Amino acid sequence: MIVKDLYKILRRPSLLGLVILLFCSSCSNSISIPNEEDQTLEITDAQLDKLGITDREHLSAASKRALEWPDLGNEWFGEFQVSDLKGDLAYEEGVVRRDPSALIKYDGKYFVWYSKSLGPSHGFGGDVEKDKVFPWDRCDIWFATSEDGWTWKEEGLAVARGEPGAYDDRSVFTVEILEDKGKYYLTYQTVQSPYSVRVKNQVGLAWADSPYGPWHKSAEPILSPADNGIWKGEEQNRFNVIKKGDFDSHKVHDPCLLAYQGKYYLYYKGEQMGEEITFGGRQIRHGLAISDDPLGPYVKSPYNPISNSGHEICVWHRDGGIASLITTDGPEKNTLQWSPDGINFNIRSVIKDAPHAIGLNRTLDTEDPDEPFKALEWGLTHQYKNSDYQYIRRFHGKRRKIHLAKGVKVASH
Ligand code: AAL
Repeated sequence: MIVKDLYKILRRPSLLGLVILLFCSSCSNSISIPNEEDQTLEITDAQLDKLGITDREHLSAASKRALEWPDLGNEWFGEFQVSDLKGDLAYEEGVVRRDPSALIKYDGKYFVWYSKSLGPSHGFGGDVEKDKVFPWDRCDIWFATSEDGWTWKEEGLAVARGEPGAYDDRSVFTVEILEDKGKYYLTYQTVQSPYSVRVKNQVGLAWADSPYGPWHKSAEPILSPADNGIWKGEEQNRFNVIKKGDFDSHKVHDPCLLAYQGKYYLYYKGEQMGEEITFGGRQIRHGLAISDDPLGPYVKSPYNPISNSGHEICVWHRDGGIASLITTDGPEKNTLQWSPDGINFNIRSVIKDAPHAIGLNRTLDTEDPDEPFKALEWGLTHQYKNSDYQYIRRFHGKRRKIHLAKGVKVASH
């Protein structure tokens, strides 16, 4: 029997309020719940039983939040394992291979593109004209193929840095692939020398008729940072600003192109001038730019930013909308999110240990009606061996519905 009861609860005024309520696991009890209006909510016995709440007259702040959670089920909850690759993509001393693209299949083989550079990085303490400042500095884009997704053969260079003076003369890196109507498009980050702390990062594009190339590079970047931030002083300090500007006023990163609703949706990560540390870590958000043609021009969505957290972009088609894995930075890190329109994303699950810089396996049927976790069944990721060297590995993801001790068997679940 459903027993109806009433209690007064302070209702969330906004999505941000909800997010804070839901995901601020480290918030202390002293944090106040946003209150705009008092709202009377009904609580059923079934809700109390499911949540294990002892006394409806004594609801802790945590219990009040739990009672406000949307009913999400566990369809989008899962876990990950990461393993070593074999062949040319196994860890190699002195070589950086990182930020793998999505996987596509051509002539019976998987293809992946990635950032490749050599040697250690020196940071910003020396001569940025000469030094390699980051592992992703002085990179070119290479590609590899594999028959089984485990043993890889490095095929060679796909897209090289530009000639001195070009917008991409210092590094081309963090690449993604789109196969569309028999053509291939690589989108990637670009930096022009010198790679100083305040240097702006842009996005380049290259296209080809075959994944083997040859690749034709766009003469100009297809996406640039917003130009409405104002640095303070001349010192190379990215935190000193007079005005921060838009979420992407410093860098546009991690571009990932999807064909969607007859258009081309370019998802990317923004970094802001004067970036701050929030209660969930670095202030990193994702944006979207849309074009009628894969070659552009791309126009930034007026809804930007479309996430309030995240890092590398990992997006796929799902249920007629777009799903997104949000990792690493911000209050909503380690969540899977979904939007019905590619713009308005909501949380579907909170996961742990999400692999970083995922290269999704685009050959998987991400629209499989029975398996929301299908897109994450396996693919590539990267891992830090140390601060100088990163290498590409393989992840496996699996939906998790039950927590069982070793040896325990249950008839059905
Ligand atoms: C990544 C990406 C971008 C950053 C750096 C290399 O994983 O977010 O590419 O610039 O780290």
